[in-house]
Amino acid sequence: MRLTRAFLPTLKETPAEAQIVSHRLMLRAGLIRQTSAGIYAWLPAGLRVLRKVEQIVREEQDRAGAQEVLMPTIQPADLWQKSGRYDDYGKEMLRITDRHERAMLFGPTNEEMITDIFRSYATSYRDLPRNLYHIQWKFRDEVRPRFGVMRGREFLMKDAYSFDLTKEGSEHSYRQMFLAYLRTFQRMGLKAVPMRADTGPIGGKLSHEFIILAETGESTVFYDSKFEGLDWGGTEVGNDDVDGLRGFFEEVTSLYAATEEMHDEAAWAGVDAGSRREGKGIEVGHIFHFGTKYSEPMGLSVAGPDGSPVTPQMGSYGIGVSRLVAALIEANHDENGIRWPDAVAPWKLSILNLKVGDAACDALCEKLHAAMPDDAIYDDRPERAGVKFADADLMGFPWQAIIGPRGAAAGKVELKRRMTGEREELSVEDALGKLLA
Ligand code: 5CA
Repeated sequence: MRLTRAFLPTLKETPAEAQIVSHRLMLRAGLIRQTSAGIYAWLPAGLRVLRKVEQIVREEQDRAGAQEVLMPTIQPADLWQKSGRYDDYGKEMLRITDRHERAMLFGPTNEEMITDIFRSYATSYRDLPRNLYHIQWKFRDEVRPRFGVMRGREFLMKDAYSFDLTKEGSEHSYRQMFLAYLRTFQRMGLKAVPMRADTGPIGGKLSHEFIILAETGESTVFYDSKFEGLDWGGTEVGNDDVDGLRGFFEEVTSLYAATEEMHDEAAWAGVDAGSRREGKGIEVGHIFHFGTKYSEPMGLSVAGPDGSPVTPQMGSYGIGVSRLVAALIEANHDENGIRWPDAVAPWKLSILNLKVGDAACDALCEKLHAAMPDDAIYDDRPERAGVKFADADLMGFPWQAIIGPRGAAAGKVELKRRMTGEREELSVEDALGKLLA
């Protein structure tokens, strides 16, 4: 895509309303545009990142055996009256009345709806276990929406729901999601620490939050520094390996990690003084095991192996997909702009033509662009080199190919890695070899 044709509106000035770096950079790099308080439109670069994050989340859910569905954003109030949450949810729920005076709402989460759908089909223990998820916009009328998409009113969430015959079965489902989450965040280049958490309005006893460590995070967290060295990329545990998954879960959760609400001073004192870490973090995921809290009031019941009725055990598992885009920037930036990790970058390469109109520069740039038409932005604007460098660093694609008249005359490209600042001069062929590897 040529920059002279692209819709990539960068801002020179820092918008006054943005208090944290990811919000500032998302506005300045033209990723999002606020349309109302806490509600944003996603512009081309932002949308490409959002889609990549969403796809990684999807692939890891599928790998863990969950199946994708898509439920609507608008829900009937009576489902929530059945579970008893309609009144409890308070002002955070956006309530809507349709033309027939029916009470509707914009869904803040989907426990009720998925339980109702599942109930319509599940009749026997053979219909269990199942795990269904969707990736859909949610609305919560937050008192203080802030920090851009980090705490929005409308936001994209992946929410999965598991149904099991027994408590042991549902604990296994919980652990499957636990591992899937660690894999998901690791693929994005993020270190997420699982912490015992409070369950709030979702309910239940067993719950973990997944927290990315960042100074601008809203949660205060206490954790063992051993987490910093853990790597689950190579963890090969099959979905049905009950003992293997339990072992993995127990190993990871034996290390101390807790949010402020769950912090236990006595247990904390037992952690090596040199390993104790206290900091701020961003909650990017939250998983809950709540037994029959929804299945019971919503009348979900199946025939067990001996024919007697059983109320399935449930859990729910959320990931803040749109929040992750902001969290990724909090974790990957410098004073000049964003430094996208390869896995989620909107485009892989910026091609910087430092002298538009110079035959050799134009030819080299065109050659690179033609080789990666969908994964490069070609800065073909008649602008000064300084402006191009600044914009490329701000937008933060992983690679920059810098092409000036002197190098171009010799058929050379300067390739810069945005994450590390490393540069090398290469022939176009060698540069392409690297970029397409
Ligand atoms: N039903 C459960 C799990 S499916 C649930 O709603 N959990 S939650 O409330 O913890 O939300 C799941 C994730 O959505 C959070 O971990 C967070 O990453 C994200 N999230 C929650 N509220 C917001 C918000 N206002 N803006 C952006 N992301 C949010």
